Amino acid sequence: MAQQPLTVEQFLMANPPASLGGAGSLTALLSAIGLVGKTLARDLRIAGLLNMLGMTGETNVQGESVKKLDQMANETFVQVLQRDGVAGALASEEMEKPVFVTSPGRPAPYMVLFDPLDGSSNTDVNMPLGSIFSIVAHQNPAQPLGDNDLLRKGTHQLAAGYFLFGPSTMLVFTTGKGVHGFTLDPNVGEYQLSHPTIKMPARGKVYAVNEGNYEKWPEGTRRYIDSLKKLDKATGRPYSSRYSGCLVADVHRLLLAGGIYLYPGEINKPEGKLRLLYEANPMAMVVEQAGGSATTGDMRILDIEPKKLHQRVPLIIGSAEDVREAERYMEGQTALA
Ligand code: FDP
Repeated sequence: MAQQPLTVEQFLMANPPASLGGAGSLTALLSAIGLVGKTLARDLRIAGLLNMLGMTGETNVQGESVKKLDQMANETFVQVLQRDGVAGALASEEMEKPVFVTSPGRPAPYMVLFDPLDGSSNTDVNMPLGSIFSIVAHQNPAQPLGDNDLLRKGTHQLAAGYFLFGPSTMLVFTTGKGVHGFTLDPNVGEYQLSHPTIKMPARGKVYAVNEGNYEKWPEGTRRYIDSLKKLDKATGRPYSSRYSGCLVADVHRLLLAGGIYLYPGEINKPEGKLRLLYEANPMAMVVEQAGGSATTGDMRILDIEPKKLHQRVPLIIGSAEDVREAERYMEGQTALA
């Protein structure tokens, strides 16, 4: 009989992450996050039958219209992590302020920052969606948590990962010891290890960017994208363009097959669109752990000192050589021009 693949819990038992507040507490938290993903996968599969598509009529802290599924996903994260996890603070794209969880007598050494549903424009058209999470430690567990405790540099993340809700549901995460991908077997109700130790190719042949924004970009960004379309066998050009509108889905493709994703700064919006603490940082940790890179164009994402919870950053992420080349264009140096 073929050997059964490891579940997340079996995998973590065999490869224990450094846990705070007692053996296995990070495993317990990742397990609770796994439950969030299973619940979301179930609900997303039949959202069109549950009157869960469309808008709530509200606007979130980013000034964006809230979709019913954004709200449902946020509530699922908060409910599950408040009850089961060992998280003392939860922060999300959908909540202006963090939620602090107090469980007397129980250590809550972690803080979880998440984008509950990534790729919102895909919700109503049955296209891929994701969720992204970042786990950091409460620096001083003897003190009550406050808003500023959540502002930790990406290098301080203890674990990070995402769910991809596509034809299969996948959980991909790192605890700082490589990146591992699990596929949810809905019949068994478990994530099973399907992609151990993912290694990202050093260079790819795919770029993912919303090219409708071309005229809004600074010149270096425009020249870099132009360069990818040139015919040049030696450098694998032209690259293929693949953009799904879901950061998780686009980066997942690159993680397995190589290439580059960009949500760059714009002339009139240099900070870009994506959020540092719960989008760029966790995706950067995953990608770096798989051998790739993530930058703003000027600096490594994981080295950014955050100033506010919902801070935005330009994000250029993917295969190390592709990202390095993009940086050269963005710095105004033109290796290939
Ligand atoms: P969305 O706002 O639809 O949730 O998280 C931000 C994000 O999606 C990314 O997933 C995606 O890559 C990008 O924004 C899409 O933005 P554009 O529609 O501007 O291309």
